[in-house]
Amino acid sequence: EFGDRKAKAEKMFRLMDGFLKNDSISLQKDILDHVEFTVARSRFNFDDFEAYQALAHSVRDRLIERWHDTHLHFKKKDPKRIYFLSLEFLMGRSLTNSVINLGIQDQYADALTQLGFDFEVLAEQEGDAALGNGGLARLAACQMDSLATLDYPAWGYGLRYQYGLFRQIIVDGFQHEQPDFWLNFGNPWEIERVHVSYPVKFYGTIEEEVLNGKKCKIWIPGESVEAVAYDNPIPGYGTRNAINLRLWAAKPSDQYDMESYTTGDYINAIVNRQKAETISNVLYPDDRSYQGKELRLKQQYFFVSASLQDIIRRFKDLHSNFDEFPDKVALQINDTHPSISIAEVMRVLVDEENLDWSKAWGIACSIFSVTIHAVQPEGLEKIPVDLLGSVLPRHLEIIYEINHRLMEELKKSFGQDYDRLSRMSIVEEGAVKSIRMANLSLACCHTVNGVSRVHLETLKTRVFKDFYELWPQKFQCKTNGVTQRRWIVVSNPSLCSIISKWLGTEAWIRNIDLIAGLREYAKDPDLHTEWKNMKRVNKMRLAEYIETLTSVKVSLDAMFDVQIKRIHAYKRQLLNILGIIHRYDCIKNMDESDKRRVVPRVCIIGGKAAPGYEVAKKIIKLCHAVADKVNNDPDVGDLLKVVFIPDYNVSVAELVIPGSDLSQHLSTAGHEASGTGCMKFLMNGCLLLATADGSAVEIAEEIGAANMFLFGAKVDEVPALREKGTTLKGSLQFARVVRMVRDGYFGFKDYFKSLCDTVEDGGDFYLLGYDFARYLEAQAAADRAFVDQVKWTQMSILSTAGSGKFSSDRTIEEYAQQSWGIEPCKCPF
Ligand code: Z16
Repeated sequence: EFGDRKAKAEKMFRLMDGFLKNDSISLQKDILDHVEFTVARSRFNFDDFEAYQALAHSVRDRLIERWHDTHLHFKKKDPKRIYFLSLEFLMGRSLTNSVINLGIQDQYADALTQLGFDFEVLAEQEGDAALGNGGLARLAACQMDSLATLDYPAWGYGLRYQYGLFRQIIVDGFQHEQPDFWLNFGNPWEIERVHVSYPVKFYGTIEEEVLNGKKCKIWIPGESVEAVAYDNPIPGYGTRNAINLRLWAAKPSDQYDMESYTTGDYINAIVNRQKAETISNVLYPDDRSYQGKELRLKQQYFFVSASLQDIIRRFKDLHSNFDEFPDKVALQINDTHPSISIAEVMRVLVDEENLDWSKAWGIACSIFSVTIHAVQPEGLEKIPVDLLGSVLPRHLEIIYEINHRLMEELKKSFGQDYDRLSRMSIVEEGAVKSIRMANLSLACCHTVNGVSRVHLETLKTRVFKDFYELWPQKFQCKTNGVTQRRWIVVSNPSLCSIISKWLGTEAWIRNIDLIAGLREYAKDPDLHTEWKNMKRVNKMRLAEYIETLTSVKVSLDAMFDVQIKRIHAYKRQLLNILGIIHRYDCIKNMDESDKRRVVPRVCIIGGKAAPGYEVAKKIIKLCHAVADKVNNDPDVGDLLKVVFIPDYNVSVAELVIPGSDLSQHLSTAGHEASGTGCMKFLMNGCLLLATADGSAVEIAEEIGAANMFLFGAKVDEVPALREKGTTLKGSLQFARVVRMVRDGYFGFKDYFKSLCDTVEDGGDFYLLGYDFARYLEAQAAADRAFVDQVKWTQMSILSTAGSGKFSSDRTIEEYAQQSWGIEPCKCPF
């Protein structure tokens, strides 16, 4: 009967030519229909936000069409799929990205003009999907775009947080956090799948049973929560493929605990079970400190368990023998956050599918690979044994068993080297006995990826030295990349046209290697004119934004110097501010003729501090305090302006990056695993002022060190410099600017005292004092280069031309070939 219905539907569909049409009239009709029937406003009376909603729903229909085709095609071909597990995805806005990837931007722009609307204005109505903290989460989003574009059979899995990353508001120069109610206005980009849901169990006890003469462990869970799927189609560019990002939301379960309803306390039973929803309520806003919180562990297991049930169900649709599992499934764990999935796979295979341990372990080891983003051992997650034992008792047992076997194996290689054994153990015996999630991942995964060459080196020689000596072949470098679709095509349309015009093709949007072709024209005066116009228009947009937000008027002739990223001691925003103070101090001591030689600057800083991170919050306040003084000093005028951009997020980045001349990446060498912001600036022709850390090292190789401003201590110099620390004084200039802050030159003397203490004698772990003089030299070099606009423009063109390696397309190709063993699966048009 189903076959019959299907045939009838197909026939009817073809008769009516039922595919969605993309000509301007059809799009207009679609938009108006959505105004009337989806948004439920009159076609003749709706505002910009309602127009955005209708527009978004019309785009969504087109996404769904391709997404269905893609999944039918995947199902038919049944290729090996990659499942990308990540606790965070920072997608930002979807509208413009979607219409560009679908290839119907012009048609929509035209349709809207006909209706009296402007596409760009409506696009501004969209709020960001901010289900992540920073680099790691935006990387996941860029990689999803590449996976779709390159036609890989991929799924993303994560959590659908009710509240994304907090909104930052600034009151009197201090950061305050406000909840991000992103779902309150509806989310047209997701599809709620009420029928795709799985129970996820927590707590309870373990019982032993004898089944068919075999001793078995049975987990009797104490709580069950329902995971409901929300699907987010991810369209590829220049392909019909649209893949799925499936995010889980927690809902009360109707399966468990029915007794409480019969005891008569109906209201309380409902209220209690409603608490289940808290699991997916809120994203943890600390981007690299782990507090061993129960809710966080529950979030991790919740999304991992639901995802694996989904993956196994899909596998079982077509297969019955788990020997084939590794031919059909590759699981990628993004940092250690989803690594409980290793224990979960073992539990399912051993306890539920009745495989014997070594067979199950063999399967687990051939499906998992992990990417580590942290640099220091302290950045790696540890879960207290008591906590794990209470929330997931069976998983704790399984981890102990994995560890027992690991230790046996290690003894074969290392004998009685107990120090080494205890370092490599998954179980850490300390004041708080805990599980090292990284060690669990290392024991199981066939591949351990670092995110830049220097980072991999750090993993091999320091963080995981013992593991590297045992399994060198597991360690691989997958230098990060970002998607040129979002970071050039969407956010910098004028640059996009220039590139396509000069290369004579748009093919670089799918094949980034072609962008190197720009090198040939790096000295062409016509290209220079177009390039400078592009930059000026983008600076104008940014200047308007700055004025609306902060009331600071900035000159377009000034160098726009930008540092935007999460605020961290190691990222050294403080070095930037102290440099600004130095510049200010110099200007104050100049006569009029000296001043004429100063290159005017607009120093822009933006970023969020984790709510409990005191030092980071003080840096934000200092930035405002300095801005207050400098921006209102008549001696300075346009020579120096300081701006803090509040609530930095993906869509703010899309505006700021194209409008900047210089960007700063100041991490103390050895502390930034990769950095991906720098790649976005590079693509947009902004010059980089950077330490030789993370991906900046590889950027210098690609564009030539002469085309950027590198400075500061090198990775292998840092440890020795730290040793000497106490005897090593920073420069006189450094002492002077810190003293200005200490003495209350910018007010808030007492408040800034502890911040100053972090960089002065005895402290200064991040070597600001040591690097300061070299930092100022690099800044002076940037000034000199800016004066020579021909030279600057040439360096800018060469930056864009040399950015090809830093496309996430390249990264994803490497993962596909070296870690996952998957092939493209292209949906026919
Ligand atoms: C994160 O965003 C990163 C590392 C980490 O341990 C935790 C979080 Cl939330 C960042 C790295 O700091 C950055 O260098 C890197 O580019 C990014 O992850 C993506 O790999």
